[in-house]
Amino acid sequence: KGGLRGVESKNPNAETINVLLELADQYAKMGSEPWRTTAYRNAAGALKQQSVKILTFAQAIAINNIGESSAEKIEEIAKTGRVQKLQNLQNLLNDPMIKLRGLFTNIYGVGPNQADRWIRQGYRTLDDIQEKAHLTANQRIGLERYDDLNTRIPRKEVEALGAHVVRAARAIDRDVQLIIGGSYRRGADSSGDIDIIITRQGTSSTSQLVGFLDELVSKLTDEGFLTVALAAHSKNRVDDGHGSKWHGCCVLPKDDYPGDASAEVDDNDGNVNKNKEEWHPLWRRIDLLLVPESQLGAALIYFTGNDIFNRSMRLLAQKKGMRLNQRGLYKDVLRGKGNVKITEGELVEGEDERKIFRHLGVHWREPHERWC
Ligand code: DCP
Ligand code: MG
Ligand code: MN
Repeated sequence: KGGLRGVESKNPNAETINVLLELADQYAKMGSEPWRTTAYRNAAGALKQQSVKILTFAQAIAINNIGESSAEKIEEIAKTGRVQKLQNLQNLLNDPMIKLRGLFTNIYGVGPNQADRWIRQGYRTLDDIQEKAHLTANQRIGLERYDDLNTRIPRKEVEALGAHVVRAARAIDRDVQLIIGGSYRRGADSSGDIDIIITRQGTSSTSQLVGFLDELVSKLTDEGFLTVALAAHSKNRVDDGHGSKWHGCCVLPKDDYPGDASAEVDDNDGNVNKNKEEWHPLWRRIDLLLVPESQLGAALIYFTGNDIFNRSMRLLAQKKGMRLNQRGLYKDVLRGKGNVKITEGELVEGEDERKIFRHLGVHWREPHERWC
């Protein structure tokens, strides 16, 4: 399953969208700069909104979110049914150096530049990295848990992990509300990590919740559910300086494995229950996001994503003289040269997800319809 869910085959641009998404995936696999992947996924998302087939560069470039290279590809696909570049990339992936780059960028906390530096330094295996490279704390964990963190989390396990966190949270404060966001909320069969939004009725500031988060994290750490905290990386931050986001790893306790308890023991024939064997105590990435109730709607939009959907919602807000971020929708935002905002503007809505859509003048989209 890719990001194509929601693109009906009736869509006049379905074929083009498919090729663009393939191109994006290919770049991702090679460990290219994320913006390449994003650009093509963005273009695919923009095409999805079109009601007529886009055939030429000029038509494509006129559409928001479609850049020059995407526009070129769109014309090429319309004319030839394929993209030469994709073929070239597929050949490239047979190149051992490109494969190596992918191997390295799959270490949590390692980007393409770092991977290329290591390759230039002569490192060729994960063992080389382990023995010779200078690693950040995050990268060290990424390397130690390489296989774990590169294994997708089945939906059922996301649910079990979420349920564990909910139980622990409620034991501390009965009134907290937890929502699993991210790709899980979009309906994905499996997720790269688990994203949990935490709020509490009547709160209007994150500071009213940080004490709770500290308590929750130390409780879950003490019992062994949380295995490690990861340093926040700047580009992914929604942190407003009040410690509102927590990144780390967790592991599902055996007691929480889905399925019936009798699966623990061998049956009469001495066979271990098959269902049970699918479960391994892998380390999983987990993100906790603290949100005051007054900002819940905006936070839900942000943390549900996907990132491309978010970008298009924010762009739309901008076009209407508003601003959307993880805290709310604001109006009368003054912008100067280069669209740089001068004032924060006045809050229009933060709490209600649907109202934010309404104020933006877009039809409500269920989470499972937000793949781009
Ligand atoms: N997000 C965003 N921009 C980013 C990163 C994240 O808007 N650069 C938002 C949208 C994502 C949400 O945060 O849906 C959660 O981020 P994840 O990285 O966990 O992505 P997903 O949950 O969507 O996918 P995955 O299954 O890979 O975790
Ligand atoms: Mg996620
Ligand atoms: Mn996440």
